[in-house]
Amino acid sequence: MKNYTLNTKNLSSISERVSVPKYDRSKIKTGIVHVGIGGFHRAHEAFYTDQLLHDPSQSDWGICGVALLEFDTKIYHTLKKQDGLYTLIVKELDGTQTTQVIGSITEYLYAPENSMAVIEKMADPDIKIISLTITEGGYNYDEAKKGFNFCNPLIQHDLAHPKTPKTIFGYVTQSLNLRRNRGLKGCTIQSCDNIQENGHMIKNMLLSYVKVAEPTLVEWIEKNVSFPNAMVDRITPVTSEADILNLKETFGIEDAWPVVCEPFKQWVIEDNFIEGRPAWETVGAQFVTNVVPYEKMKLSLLNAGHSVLGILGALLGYKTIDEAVRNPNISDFLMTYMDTEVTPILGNLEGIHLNEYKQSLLERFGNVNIKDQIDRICSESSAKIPIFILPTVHAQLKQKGSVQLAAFVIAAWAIYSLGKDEKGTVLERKDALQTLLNEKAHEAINAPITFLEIESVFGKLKESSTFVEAYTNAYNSILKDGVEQSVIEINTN
Ligand code: CS2
Repeated sequence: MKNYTLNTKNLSSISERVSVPKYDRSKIKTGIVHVGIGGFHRAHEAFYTDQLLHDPSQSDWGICGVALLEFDTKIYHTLKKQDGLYTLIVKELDGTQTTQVIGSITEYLYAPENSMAVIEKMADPDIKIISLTITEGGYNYDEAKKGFNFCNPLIQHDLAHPKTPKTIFGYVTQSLNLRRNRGLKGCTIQSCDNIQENGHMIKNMLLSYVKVAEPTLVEWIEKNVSFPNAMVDRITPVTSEADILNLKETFGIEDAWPVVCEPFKQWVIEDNFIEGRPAWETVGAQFVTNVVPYEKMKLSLLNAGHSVLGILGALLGYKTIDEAVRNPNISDFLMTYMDTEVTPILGNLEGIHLNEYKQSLLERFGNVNIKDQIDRICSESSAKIPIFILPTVHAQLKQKGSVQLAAFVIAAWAIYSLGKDEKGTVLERKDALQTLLNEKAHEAINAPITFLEIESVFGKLKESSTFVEAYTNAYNSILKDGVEQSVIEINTN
């Protein structure tokens, strides 16, 4: 079989092997700038948009993908070499997979090399939406201050060098300023990250920054920019070398960075787009007036479920989420957590069958073909836990409900932060707060509460005697008996 590098020139030969875009990509106009073109965006928004672009009335919604960080250089160069094309491999539960080429990313920019091009693109009147997948940590929210973290050196850099920014806040501020000064219209800024009320979050954080960087712009933004909330969902593990090789051996496609994901996908979006929007509802997205309950459900069940399996599973020496969920003690623990600590805080979710949803999560986590990496799930836990787990803890404490299982997971995270699993194997960790986590985790061996002193993560949680007691008991139990035995005790009580 002849091999083809994925690019426009080879697309018709590749179309004999897998499905490729049937629309003329050269006729697509760019209407969206998307920042953060890793796996998740390409399995989700770019996928929905690719389906949409098959409708000729929607040809104004091509995507310009922006790589914001130096870390993103590989993905940028890959997309550039492949004319924005990439392969999406959807792995079903039964082991079958569908492979297709996605064409919705029609332009791409690398911010560290050309910041002015990114600012100009974001200010282009054809651009109606700036969407973001910048991870939980990218919002620069500080739990201790309950607000924007001006101490972040990158933010300080952006304030001092507005024309060559490094953060999303610097870029968006500059481009909105250009729009205003040129008498242009505003646009929609659409978060696609796992954050409760992600639209409100980006709005609040951006306005905090603008108040200092460009105070006269605040009022213009309030009138001319909208920030819809959205719930985004599709499990997208890190692409492995085996996936790349498999694509080449099976289909003769040479793609330096295909994306692998599960079949399930969901996108629930608040219909609040000030300058119009794609008809994403025709390709499966749901537009609603209030996204908050959907977000809450997803973050506190799916994402928290991932963290539970990831942290406990890492200590037990597992490498992938499906291995962890296949341990019945761990999956029982997760189910009990979802039923007794999360469900009571969700209230009535109209139209949603919570039991079915929880059951379906166990199935999705168990997809052996996905092999979602525990290292991926546990990475940046210091930004994830305050969003995925702590809101449940606070709500349960408020209504005097149980926090025993959540406290167990936090205790396990403190022990995980010592850097080794229970067999003594070094864990591959990645976290913006790594040094602090290491330090506090070591101090916690003698005084477990020390770990809860990380205020940017836990806020004032250490002042709750109920939580501290449950956490300390769990901590001591894990150190003494190990995760599995401690979980069995909880499950049988
Ligand atoms: C995961 C998410 O990063 C994580 O910890 O929980 O990436 C999760 O896979 C997605 O939100 C699924 O929609």
